[in-house]
Amino acid sequence: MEARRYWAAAGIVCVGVGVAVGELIAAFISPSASPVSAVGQTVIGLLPGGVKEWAIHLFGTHDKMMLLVSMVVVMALLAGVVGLLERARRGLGQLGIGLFGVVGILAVAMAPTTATLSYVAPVVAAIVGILLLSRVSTIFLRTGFAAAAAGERTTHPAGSATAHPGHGPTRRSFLAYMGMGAAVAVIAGGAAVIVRQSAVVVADLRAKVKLPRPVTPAPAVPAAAELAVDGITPLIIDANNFYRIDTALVVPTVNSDTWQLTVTGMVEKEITLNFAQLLAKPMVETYVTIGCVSNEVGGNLVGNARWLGWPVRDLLAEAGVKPGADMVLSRSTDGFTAGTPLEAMTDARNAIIAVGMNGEPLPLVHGFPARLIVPGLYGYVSATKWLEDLKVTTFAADQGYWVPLGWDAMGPIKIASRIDVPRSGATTSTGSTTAAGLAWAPERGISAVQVQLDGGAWQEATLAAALNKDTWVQWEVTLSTGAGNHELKVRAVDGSGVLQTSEVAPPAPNGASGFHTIQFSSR
Ligand SMILES: Nc1nc2c(c(=O)[nH]1)N[C@H]1C(S)=C(S)[C@@H](COP(=O)(O)O)O[C@H]1N2
Ligand SMILES: [Mo]
Repeated sequence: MEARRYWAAAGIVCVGVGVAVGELIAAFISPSASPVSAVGQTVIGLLPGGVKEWAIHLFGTHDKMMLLVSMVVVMALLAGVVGLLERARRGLGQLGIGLFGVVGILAVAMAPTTATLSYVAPVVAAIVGILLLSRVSTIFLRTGFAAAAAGERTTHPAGSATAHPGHGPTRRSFLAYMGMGAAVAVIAGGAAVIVRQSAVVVADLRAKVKLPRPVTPAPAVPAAAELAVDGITPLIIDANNFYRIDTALVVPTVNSDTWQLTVTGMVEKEITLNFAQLLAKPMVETYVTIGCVSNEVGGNLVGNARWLGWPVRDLLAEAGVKPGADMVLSRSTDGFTAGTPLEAMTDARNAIIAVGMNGEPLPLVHGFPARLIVPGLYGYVSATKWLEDLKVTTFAADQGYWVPLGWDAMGPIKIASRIDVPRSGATTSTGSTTAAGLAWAPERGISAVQVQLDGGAWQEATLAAALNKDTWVQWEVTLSTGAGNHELKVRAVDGSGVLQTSEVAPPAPNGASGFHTIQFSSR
């Protein structure tokens, strides 16, 4: 009998370590990614209405807690069974853990918002559990320990050192192994709770933020700014679909109650500002298209949103910039830095310390509680998220994060245009085809977009109304398309009459260039 107990305990510890490690990974990936709660949510979802109500009635407001506790109990029972299966036949318990993993993966897949990374947690959890159980099996079988512990006949050679394993060194090493496993499970599980808790706390703080009314509101989007073309990118990208680029493995969770922004360096007077003080400043609201230097021609690492924030120039005016400075080095709570030309922060454009995105506080992944938005410059030299310090300095003295890695120190956004419709490889009907897309040259605006079909003459596209010079503009054009394969190119002219360059360049060191070109066919 005793042997069974050891195997069951081993199953619980192995599964426990796997689950705890999975939860820890999930906590780092996203506050909402947890294989255990995904399984819980799925169970709730699958319960018939009556049972759901009964459970909520029974458990009252503690239903979530009760669900978790019940899940832990059920998991422990199943894990015990996994140990016994492994005893019955080596590999069977490991297969059981594999099935656990599959359930976790399915539950994650059924969750309302699933990032691809979320699958890592259940997969790693299962692998860890399987490897551990396999290791434990090996120990049991090699030493015959578990069997001997129960006083059964052992298979190990007579006269070996484990003659009385029930009380000898094997028992101790088994207990040590299990104890270590349990400790790992508790530490990883505890860390997962702490990591998630800090994200939950910050998410709560974010939910309670009351954004100030802007002194200069952005006008509503005029109907003329949006073209009615199927498949064209929306003019305003909502936060959930907005591209995300940063060096953070773990999304920084910055507590807005204790957050401070400092202005340091070549200033008359250093400034420290907390979140409440920042929110009390006269704010502007403005549409700005931001883009990543890594965006390929035709790529998606660009987005347009309505941002709310306080002009950096007003903050710098309060601090008093000393002569000789030509750069502002912004630093994030996670150590990322961007070096922005002082001029871009002080000239007429709306370089802002943003606190709002499309009418909501910044999402955690987009820099809550505050970030920089500077029209006309790639994100890596300007758009610091989780902003905590602005150091007024010089290009001679300081460099932003990406510059020593070979990227251009200045980083103005190149004129760009993109074909959204037709999709590359699509088939359209012969006769006429609508082509449409976007063009942008933030800070300078777009004055014209032209397309070229099958190497013919450049044709003017119709531009939608622009929101302002800082945003992308939608365009459309009607092409007459004969049967067969076609190639379509697009190019734009910025607000000062400069034509987009045809010269093909990769993203490094200062942004991709060349005309976006697609193939499609008409039938
Ligand atoms: N703290 C921090 N801020 C950052 C970055 C970063 O790695 N860390 N990346 C920058 C880059 S390269 C870009 S393109 C933009 C992207 O902003 P988004 O993720 O809100 O779209 O953020 C910028 N701000
Ligand atoms: Mo970027």
